[in-house]
Amino acid sequence: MGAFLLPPPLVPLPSSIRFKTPSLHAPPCSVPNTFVGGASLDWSQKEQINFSTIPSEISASEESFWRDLDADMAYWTRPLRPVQWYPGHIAKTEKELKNQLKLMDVVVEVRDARIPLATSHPQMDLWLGNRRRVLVLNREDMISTDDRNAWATYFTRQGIRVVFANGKLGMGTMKLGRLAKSLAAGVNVKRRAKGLLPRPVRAGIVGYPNVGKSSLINRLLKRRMCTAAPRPGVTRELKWVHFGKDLELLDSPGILPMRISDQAAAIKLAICDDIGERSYDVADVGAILVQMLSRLPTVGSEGLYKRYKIDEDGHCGKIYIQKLALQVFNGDVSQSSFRVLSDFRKGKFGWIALERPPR
Ligand SMILES: Nc1nc2c(ncn2[C@@H]2O[C@H](COP(=O)(O)OP(=O)(O)OP(=O)(O)O)[C@@H](O)[C@H]2O)c(=O)[nH]1
Ligand SMILES: [Mg+2]
Repeated sequence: MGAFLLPPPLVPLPSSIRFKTPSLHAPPCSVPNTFVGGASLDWSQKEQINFSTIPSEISASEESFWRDLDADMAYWTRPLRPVQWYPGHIAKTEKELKNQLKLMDVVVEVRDARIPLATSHPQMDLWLGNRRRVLVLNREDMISTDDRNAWATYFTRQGIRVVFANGKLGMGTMKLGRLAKSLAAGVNVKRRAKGLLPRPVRAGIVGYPNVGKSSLINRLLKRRMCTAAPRPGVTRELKWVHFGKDLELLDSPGILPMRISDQAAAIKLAICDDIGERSYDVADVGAILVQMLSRLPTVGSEGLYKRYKIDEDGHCGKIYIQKLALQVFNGDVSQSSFRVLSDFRKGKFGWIALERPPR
């Protein structure tokens, strides 16, 4: 816990007392905390869904759990100030990228494995058309094996080539390099037929901010050719780099749609640090994260209690953030909210995806 001062450990209450179902008379919560996602599971039912024992095939109860959670997320985010982030460098990149895409033999679309749907650009299909592409789910170390299996099954079923990668340590990058080259091999077959000399294959690396694009390139090259850092908006310009004699890679700044229509997805971007922090209210985002964590069977109220020694009763994230602020941060809700966010990002609640594929 570092400098995080906690009160003396409390004697844990029996779970029947701590896991209260939401009360109609719960204290006012400015981030709505009621469940709208259909028939919500009660805690005893949730404890029966142990995701770690679920095979890659998505069970009906698991699927309905995630569908309900998505509906709740949409409800919780509705009253909040919309999260939008479209700084000048993204607008410029979008224009340049559309032109550069015409030069690419293959496009590598990188998404955050914790939120593969929220980091999917709504216009990407339109821009790429029939261009050969590879989907990379990066940050594979930040999700569970079950999350990974579920997403692998989902994309493979759709005939989408998916590579799970770790841009920090390099896992998956060699496979990615090989795949990109093999997909674009036809380019040089055509050139030879025309009597032209072969040329390096051109692969564009595109995706949302902070998903690990530059790190993947550095890992592939085994050199720090592109600046990478743990915040969104680090790469500001398009940059071509060579990988040996036969592959050229384009690193690009992370792009987001001008207007994010799905605000639940926007909050997930904020939780995962994939959007500029000026675009959102950290206290609101922290409160929603608490509400999400309290519902996830692998965390739940118990997981929150274990970390902060604060009961999560009433399912109001805002109140939880306030309690944590009073206990540790002199009442500063931004700091307590940031603590929960950074604990989640560091895997202190376990490595978990915030999305599961629809059936
Ligand atoms: N744990 C983990 N961290 C990663 C992984 N890939 C990248 N990172 C870290 O995530 C941070 C962001 O990586 P970048 O490569 O700068 O991300 P980017 O997509 O280029 O970001 P922008 O240039 O801002 O769009 C860095 O601190 C990386 O070390 C991964 O697979 N797992
Ligand atoms: Mg970058």
